[in-house]
Amino acid sequence: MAVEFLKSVYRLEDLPRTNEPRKEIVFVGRSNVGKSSLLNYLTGRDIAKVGKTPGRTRAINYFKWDFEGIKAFLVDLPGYGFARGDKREVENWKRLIEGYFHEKKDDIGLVLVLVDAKVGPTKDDIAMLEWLEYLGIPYAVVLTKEDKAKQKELNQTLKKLKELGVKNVIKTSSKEKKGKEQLLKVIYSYLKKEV
Ligand SMILES: Nc1nc2c(ncn2[C@@H]2O[C@H](COP(=O)(O)OP(=O)(O)O)[C@@H](O)[C@H]2O)c(=O)[nH]1
Ligand SMILES: [Mg+2]
Repeated sequence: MAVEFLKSVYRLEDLPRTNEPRKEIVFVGRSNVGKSSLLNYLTGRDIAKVGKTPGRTRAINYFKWDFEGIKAFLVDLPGYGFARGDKREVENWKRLIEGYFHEKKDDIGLVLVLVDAKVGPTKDDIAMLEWLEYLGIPYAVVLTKEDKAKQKELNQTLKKLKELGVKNVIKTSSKEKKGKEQLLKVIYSYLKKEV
């Protein structure tokens, strides 16, 4: 599998538009949930910046990804929660994310909604899930940092997700390198789907 950084997008006008369309696999979740770490673990390359001051990851980061002969994009969205308290930042973030989903709706193969295994689904996570449901965009929930959650906490998180009607949950730990095969399998099945 080959992966290559393409660009950081700060304005909707700069979203990549090519005559060679690629399905997009999108990473969303709150800042610090482990998006960049998972992207690196998944691709086997240290290509996304990990643990940067949340405020600095305001861009949509695009990576070209060739996986099992399929040309795709990996899209690392700016995390929610970083700009709390700063009205203008929150507005900018909202405009970028909402614009992204509206413009790229038909290009999206799958959205991975990352939820911290220990913390469980937050208000923002739930709002995101409802919104994806409303837009009819396919998504799967990926639990991150499984290594940090006690069995009891993990069960609690799974129970909450079940109550929210979430069917597809994939457990991962980028630190302990767990869950990659299952996640790649799910991604592959969505990339293979006809539009
Ligand atoms: N224990 C543990 N820590 C992790 C894991 N994944 C990420 N982290 C840590 O969580 C912090 C945020 O990770 P990052 O990938 O930058 O999150 P992002 O803001 O969502 O992109 C970093 O300090 C990572 O080292 C994991 O699976 N287990
Ligand atoms: Mg990140």
